[in-house]
Amino acid sequence: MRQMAFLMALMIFAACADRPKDPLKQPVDRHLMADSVKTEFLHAWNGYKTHAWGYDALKPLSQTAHNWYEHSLLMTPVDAFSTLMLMQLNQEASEAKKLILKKLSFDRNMDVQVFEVNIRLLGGLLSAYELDGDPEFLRLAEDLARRLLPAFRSPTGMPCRTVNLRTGATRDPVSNPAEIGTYILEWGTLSRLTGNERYYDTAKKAMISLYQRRSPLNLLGTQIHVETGQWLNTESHLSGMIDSFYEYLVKGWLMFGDPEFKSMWETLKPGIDRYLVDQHHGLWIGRADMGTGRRTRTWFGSLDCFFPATLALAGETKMARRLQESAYRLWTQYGIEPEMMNYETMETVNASYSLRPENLESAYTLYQMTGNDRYLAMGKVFFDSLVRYCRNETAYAHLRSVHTKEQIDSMESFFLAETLKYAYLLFHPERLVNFEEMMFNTEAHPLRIRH
Ligand code: DMJ
Repeated sequence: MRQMAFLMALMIFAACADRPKDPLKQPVDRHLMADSVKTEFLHAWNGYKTHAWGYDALKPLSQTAHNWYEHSLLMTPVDAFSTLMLMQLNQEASEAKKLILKKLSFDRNMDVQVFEVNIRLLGGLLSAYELDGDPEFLRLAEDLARRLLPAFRSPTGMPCRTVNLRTGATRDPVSNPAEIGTYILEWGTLSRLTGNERYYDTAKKAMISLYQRRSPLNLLGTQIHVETGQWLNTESHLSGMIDSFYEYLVKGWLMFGDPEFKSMWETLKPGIDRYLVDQHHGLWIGRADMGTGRRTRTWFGSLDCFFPATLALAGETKMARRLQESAYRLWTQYGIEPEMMNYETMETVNASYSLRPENLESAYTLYQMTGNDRYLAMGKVFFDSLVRYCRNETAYAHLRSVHTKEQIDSMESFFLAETLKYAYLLFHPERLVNFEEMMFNTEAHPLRIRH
């Protein structure tokens, strides 16, 4: 009898030992993890330095460099600068600063994408000024903003997508909510720093103009003509092309204490709750037509994963936590997150992964706001798979497919600006950024809060 009991206990113990441990219940060594993130950041940065110094970006498989436009705008060093500062990589930060102040010029006869240049360069330069204090960063930032301003000269006040940095000529009037309404953090900061309210007012006017074109269901579409204000694609969602408009409503309200942003968020949020939120073994954000509210697709992807962070900042922690569980499922379904997945079938719609930060951003924000170790553990799962699948001998690379894990020849600058910054801040044992004092722009550049 005793022998039987002993044998049974042994069998139960063996079965438990065989079962894979839940990674979300494992303790995380924060010192060790923060050190590893810093080491990996340096690996990617050194790849850029060795093979692409002075160019916009590194191509990590061919070990070559590339520029977005005819001349380099130093996308990678400007985007990486605030991370270098937060990681206290002083030597690297000083080399990057030297390069930026010596080489960066916006006096170019070149058409640029207003949104990308704003979030990466204007955001990067303003943050560099706040962290480093050199007035040259502010001078460059204001010079850039002045050159972007002509984009907003449309009858609606909503900006065109493209502007020529030297001539101010604009093109691409068919835009989207993200590219229309993601300026208030940068331009508001610039107004506070220079005393010129024009920047704040221009960015705010564009947001209000878009908001006024919401549907009676309080939804926004994917594409709108900025000259006529006509919607050209009426599919509503929170993914790419719409995402950061909502993010900047919440952050604009918190950063500048402007009640109009709060009221716009509070009007639009019920539209999300009623028509976009979906329940399918958990909470997801799907897609619907802005006019009828009819469900168009059951898609959720890596860009949607910014929303738990936005919800948490807006004080909707319960919904944020539920949505973050789905974001974690998106990441773990195939070992690393796909660009887009159908949450009804759990099959990929777009299987690529481009080193995106949003899932880590939300885990970090939720950890800061709740102190729950579950988000630390999620961050470890995310970071471990990044190293496992995206690292190579030169730096880090995007994946063609989360199924095959085949790498492709690209490393977006937001990997250094955002993905590794959020990972580092999540694991670092000290609270390096205080949410009461700083707000991240959508490219993870910390900007000081001024009411
Ligand atoms: C970044 O450039 C920004 O976070 C933007 O808001 C969305 N896309 C990328 C990262 O995925």
